[in-house]
Formats: sequence, C-alpha cells, structure tokens
Amino acid sequence: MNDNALTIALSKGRIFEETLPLLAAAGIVPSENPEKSRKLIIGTNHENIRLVIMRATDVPTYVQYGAADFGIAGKDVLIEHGGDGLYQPLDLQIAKCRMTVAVRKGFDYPRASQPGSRLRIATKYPGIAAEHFAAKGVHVDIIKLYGSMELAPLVGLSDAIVDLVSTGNTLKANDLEAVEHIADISSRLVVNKAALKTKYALLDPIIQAFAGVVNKEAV
Ligand code: PRT
Ligand code: MG
Repeated sequence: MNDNALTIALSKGRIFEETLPLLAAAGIVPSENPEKSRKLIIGTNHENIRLVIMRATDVPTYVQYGAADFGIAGKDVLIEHGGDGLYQPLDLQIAKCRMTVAVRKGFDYPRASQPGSRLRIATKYPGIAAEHFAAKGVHVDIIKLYGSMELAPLVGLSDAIVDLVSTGNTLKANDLEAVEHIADISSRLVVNKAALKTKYALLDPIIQAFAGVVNKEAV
C-alpha cells in the first residue's frame, strides 16, 4: 500500500453524521455525501485521503487487515470483534447509547434470572450476552439475530434481548422494558497498528485534531 495515502473506514447513518465535524476539524471534507451516493469509495478534498463506506460491523475487520488505515466503530462492535490488530486511542463520545437487557413488560425478570436458571436470549451480540450471563451464573441459549431484536420476545422467540437503547422509544413502542444495564457505549477511533507506525506523520495530526474536538466538547 501507498505510504502517502490514507484510507478511512466509515459506516453510513448515525456514526457518519457525527463524524463529519471531526473530519472537518482535521481539514477533511468528503467530496460526496455517502448517504446519497451509491459509491463505496468516496474522495475528499485531499488527493491522498479517501473514505470507504461499509456496514458498521465490518469497520474493525477492514482496519485490522490494513485495507483501511483507520476507522470509527461502536464499542459494541469492537467488543464483539475482539479488537485484534487495532489500536484504540480515542473515545470519540459520539453515537452514545447503552447495552441493556430488555424483556416484555410484566415478565418477571428477577425471578427468571436467578443464578442457575435458564433463559433464551435473542441478540446481535452473542459474545457480550454470553459474558454478561455467565458472570451472573445464568445459563443461556443464545439466538443470534441480525436485525430488530425487539421482535423476538413479542412473538415468543426469546425471553429477553440484549440490545442497544438510546432514546428508549423503540422499547416503549413495543411494550418492552430495560431491566439491566450492561455497558455504556460510544464510538471509538480505531487505527491499524502497523499503519500507526508506517504512516505516523499522516495519522498523528488527524488523531490530534479529533482529540481536540472531543476535549473541547467534554469541557
Ligand atoms: O442499521 P444497520 O443494520 O445498517 O447497521 P448497524 O445497526 O450496525 O449500524 P447503525 O448505523 O444503526 O449503528 C451504528 C452504531 O451506532 C452502533 O454500532 C452503535 O455503536 C451506535 N448506536 C447508537 C446505535 C444506537 N445508538 C441505537 N439506538 N445502534 C443501534 N441502535 C438501535 C438499537 O439497536 C435499537 O434497535 O436503535 C434502536 C433503539 O433506539 P431507541 O432510540 O429507540 O432507543
Ligand atoms: Mg442499525
């Protein structure tokens, strides 16, 4: 790969929106809006910097293998991926939400989740769910889903779900309630470990610019 070029892995949707001000602070402006374009590779105002657009769950993989030099990924996705080959220098404090256990309203979760009991859990996050319930001493059958986990307890696929909640509107609209908090989630900057060394001069100013925005907004 070209040591004078940078490839940035991003997903569309909530992460992309909140990433634009960070990129702007680093002087990077995409030449097209990926929400509107069908292009998967988007140029920027810098000839040597490009964005590659992918599903949020694929960002760590592209960065791990060096197909992208850095990217932005949710902590949820990073925990599930494992973080191999990734340097995670910054919590960007964007796309914030909570990983929670949720059940149908009226379901007696305290009773059903006593140590030694068994629960069916539907989730997109089998690793996080398994670890959470193992620590509680609860046996679980984990059913991996790819979308709308909220449906599972409503139609009897599972007793509970492990999913992200931000406003809580989706749970409320479906007569579900959060019964346990597993982790606070936000998005992180992830950098390929080898690229950090070989492209330090290109990467460091961008990391510093992102850090400046995060600190300013944190004060
Ligand atoms: O949506 P798609 O299937 O294409 O991919 P994705 O879900 O992987 O991507 P995207 O863009 O939806 O989410 C990217 C990242 O945003 C996640 O990895 C999280 O780190 C972060 N994030 C922040 C969220 C939410 N908030 C969130 N609320 N990701 C998903 N949700 C979902 C949640 O799963 C639930 O279905 O929104 C619904 C609940 O929202 P509320 O506001 O009704 O509580
Ligand atoms: Mg989504």
